Amino acid sequence: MALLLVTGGCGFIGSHLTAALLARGDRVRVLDDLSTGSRANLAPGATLVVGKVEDPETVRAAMEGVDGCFHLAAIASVARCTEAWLETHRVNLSATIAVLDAARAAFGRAAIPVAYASSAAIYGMPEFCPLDEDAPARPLSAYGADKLGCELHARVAGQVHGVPTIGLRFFNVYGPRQDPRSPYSGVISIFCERLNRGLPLAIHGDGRQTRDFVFVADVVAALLAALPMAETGAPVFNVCTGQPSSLLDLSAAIGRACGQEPRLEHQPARLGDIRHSVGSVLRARQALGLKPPVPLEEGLAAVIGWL
Ligand code: NAD
Ligand code: UD2
Repeated sequence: MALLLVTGGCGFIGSHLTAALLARGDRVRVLDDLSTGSRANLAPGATLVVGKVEDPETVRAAMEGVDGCFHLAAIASVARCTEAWLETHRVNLSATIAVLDAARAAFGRAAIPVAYASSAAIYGMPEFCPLDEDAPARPLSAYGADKLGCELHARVAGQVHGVPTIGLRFFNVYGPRQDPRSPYSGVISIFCERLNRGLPLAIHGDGRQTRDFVFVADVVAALLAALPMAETGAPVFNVCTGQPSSLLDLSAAIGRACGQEPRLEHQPARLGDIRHSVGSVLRARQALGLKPPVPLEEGLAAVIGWL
C-alpha cells in the first residue's frame, strides 16, 4: 500500500483523484490551504495538512515518507492570474519548484516521482488545431507562462537533480464538485448552475471560441496512469478529448440537458482569451493506455445531477 501526497486534494480535480487513490487501496496525504478547495471535498480516509504549497518547510514536511506526489495545487483561473500576476506566480510556479526541490533524493532515500498539472494554456493562441504535444509553446497569459515554467523546471528537476516527473496538459476540465458559485470557475459549472436557477448565461465575445471539454473521471484516469511513467526526461502529455465545442454549441447542449432554452447575454471578450483550443489525444492514449473519453452529453448529465 503506497502513501501518496496530493497537493490541492481539497479542490475539484484533487478531490476526485484522492477518492480514486483511496478506492484502489492507497493511503493519501493532502496538502491544501483551502483557498478554493474545501474540507467538505476531502475524501474520507485522507489525511489533511492545511498549509501553503509555496512554503518550502510545509512542503518538505508533507513530502516526508511518501512514495509519490501529485502536484495539483494552483490558482486555476486564467482571469484571476491576469488580475493578480505576482501573487498567482508564487503559487503557480514558485510552489512547483518547492515541490520538485522537496522531491530530490535526500538522507539516503531516493528521489520521489512527481506528476503535476500543466495546462493547454501553454500553447497560447494556436495556429492550427488539434494541438499535439510538439506544437509551439507560446503562452499568452500569466497562468500559461507559469505552467510552461513548471514544465521547464521539471526538466531541470530531472536532468540536474534526478527527480522523475510527468506533466499533464489538462484542457478544459469539468465535472461534479467544480465550484459553480465562483466567477473564476469553469464555464460548464457556471452555465449549468445559472440555467438551473433560471438565470441568463454570459457569453464573453461572440461565443464562437472553441474548447476541448474533458470530464474529470478521464483526467483522474490519466493521472493514475501517469505517475508510474514519471521519469527524468520530464515527459508531458495532453489530457483532452480531441472534440471541439464552441461556447454557443455548449450552451445549447446544456439547455438540452436541463430541458430549458438558455437566455444568452453577450459581454465583451475576456482579456487574453484563447480563440480555439482543441488537443490531440493520440500520444497520451498510446503512452498512458487511456480509454475513449466520456461524451460531453454524459458528462453534462453528471454535473446537472450533482447540482
Ligand atoms: P481547484 O481550484 O478546484 O483546486 C486547486 C486546489 O489547490 C484547491 O483545493 C485550493 O484550495 C488549493 N490551493 C490553491 N492555492 C494553494 C496554495 N497556495 N497552497 C496550498 N493549496 C492551494 O482547481 P482544479 O480545477 O481542481 O485544478 C487543479 C489543477 O489542474 C491546477 O493545477 C490547475 O491549474 C490545473 N488545471 C485545471 C484545469 C481545469 O479546467 N480545471 C485545466 C488545466 C489545468
Ligand atoms: C481553462 C481553465 C484553466 C486552463 C485552461 C486550459 C478553468 C477555470 N480554467 O481556462 O485552468 O488551464 O482552461 O486552456 O477551468 N466564458 C463565458 N462565460 C462565462 C465563463 C466563461 O463566455 O461565464 C468563456 C471564456 O471567455 C472562455 C471559455 O468560456 O472563452 C472558457 O472559459 P473558462 O474560464 O471555463 O476556461 P479557460 O479556457 O479560460
